[in-house]
Amino acid sequence: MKNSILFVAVLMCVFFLHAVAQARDLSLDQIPVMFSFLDANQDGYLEYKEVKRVDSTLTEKEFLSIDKDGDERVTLDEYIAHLKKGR
Ligand SMILES: [Ca+2]
Ligand SMILES: [Ca+2]
Repeated sequence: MKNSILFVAVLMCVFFLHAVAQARDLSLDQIPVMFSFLDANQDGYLEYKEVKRVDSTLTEKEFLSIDKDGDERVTLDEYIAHLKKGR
């Protein structure tokens, strides 16, 4: 029971951070924290299904536009580049 409450709390936190990131208000030192939250299996890469879990509106096309080198996973550098883009 405790675990599921914690999971919901973490998920809400992730959702909030992601919304802030989308609003392009996230400061640079918060991005790695956000990235780490999104990286469910902690392998240092974001896969489409990991981001989709938090942001259900994300399409595969949008995800692949973040993935600059086309390896179908997003590194921290690619993620930062994406967040900085529309500033
Ligand atoms: Ca991952
Ligand atoms: Ca990539």
